[in-house]
Amino acid sequence: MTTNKFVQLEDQYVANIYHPLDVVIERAEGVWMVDVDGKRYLDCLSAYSAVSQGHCHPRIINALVEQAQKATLTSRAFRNDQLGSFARELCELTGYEMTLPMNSGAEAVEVAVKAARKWGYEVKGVPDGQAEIIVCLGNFHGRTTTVISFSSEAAYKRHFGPFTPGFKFVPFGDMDALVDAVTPNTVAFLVEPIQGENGINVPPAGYLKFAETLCRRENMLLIADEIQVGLGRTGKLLASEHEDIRPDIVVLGKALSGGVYPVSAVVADRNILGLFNPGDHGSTFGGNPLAAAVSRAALRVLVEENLAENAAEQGEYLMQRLRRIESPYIKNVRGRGLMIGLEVTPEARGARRFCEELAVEGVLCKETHKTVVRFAPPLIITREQTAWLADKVEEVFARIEARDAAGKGEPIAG
Ligand code: IF1
Repeated sequence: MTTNKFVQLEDQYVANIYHPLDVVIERAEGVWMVDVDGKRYLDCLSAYSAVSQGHCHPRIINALVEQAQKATLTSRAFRNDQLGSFARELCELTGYEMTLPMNSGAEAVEVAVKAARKWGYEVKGVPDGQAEIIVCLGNFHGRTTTVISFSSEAAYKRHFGPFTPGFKFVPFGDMDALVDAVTPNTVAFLVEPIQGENGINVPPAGYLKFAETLCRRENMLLIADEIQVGLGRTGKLLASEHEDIRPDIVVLGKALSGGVYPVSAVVADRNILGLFNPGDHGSTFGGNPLAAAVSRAALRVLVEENLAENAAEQGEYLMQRLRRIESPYIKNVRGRGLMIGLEVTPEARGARRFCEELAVEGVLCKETHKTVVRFAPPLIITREQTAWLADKVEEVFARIEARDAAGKGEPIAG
């Protein structure tokens, strides 16, 4: 089938919840993806940081295949020979005492909310049903109806109410607003160490440390959503490390499986996750042996191939190269490690057309909030590949600028 036929098929039968580039991927390996016409692309999205280990990493695929031929799903009604080892390895790696494994990131965020509320009622002594959790404007934590209840993005909430109560909003990075939002019923502050979807927003230096100190003082939990920024993406194992904080609860997903299988988890100490009793939570697939085996391999790759260190090194180089591009269309370049956002100026008339032109050049990026081009390649990317990527970005911005100057700028798509 041709690209157009694949596009038509998907558009006819799949609910229209995305506005994808019409690139139909057939194969993927390492930093590369290949479409049905044989065109190769450097993946600068990594499936929103899930494929940090690179597409189809052989060690992770081997773990998948080997376990899939033994046992895939036992349910938690019985035990399996992978879950305990996965849990120990994840806890030793992250420095926490316990984990609760789930499947999607949103499900793990829901667990964090339930854990914070349960701790609030049973340990802090908040009156039952009155727990408050502070979240940031511009947050993205998933798409379930409780999670969108505390989204500040109207488009994610429209016609999906009524919503779950018990959440208060503060501007991201605003310390005074955070202090003012705390009440005796506050059980937690949930924050992304760097806001991803809202445009790769790095908080002011000291903000997260301030938040941690406030949480300790006010006897409330600090929850870090590291689903996108964790596991090496920002140049450290956890993005929280940039601010030298140790959140009470850390939420993980995406690269926890290297993009091979849906695996998410909450890690915390026993004083929090030890509050769960049989029947308090559950999931058909949560903690299954296939997920555990895949994640064990994904974590081994992350550590043994020094992916966080490489993200720091290549990210610093890429940031410098992008910041050196002289273009009236570049407002700023920001981020940490290989989580980089290039914000375009109003004159650029949106980021989408730069992503479309980059795709022609063999680079797959995704814009966020219309004005930011996200660069988040797999953390295995080499210096040579990063240099090639930077060259392409420079080329595309120069070409679009010249085309616009010659009055040949294409009309902006609606
Ligand atoms: C979409 C965004 C990114 C996340 C953080 C929890 C979740 C995500 C920080 C939920 C998921 C994905 C979801 C996907 C696109 C993508 C995304 F643009 F939506 F926001 F990455 F920035 N916390 N992010 O980034 O994890 O349930 O999806 O496994 O929903 O469009 P999930």
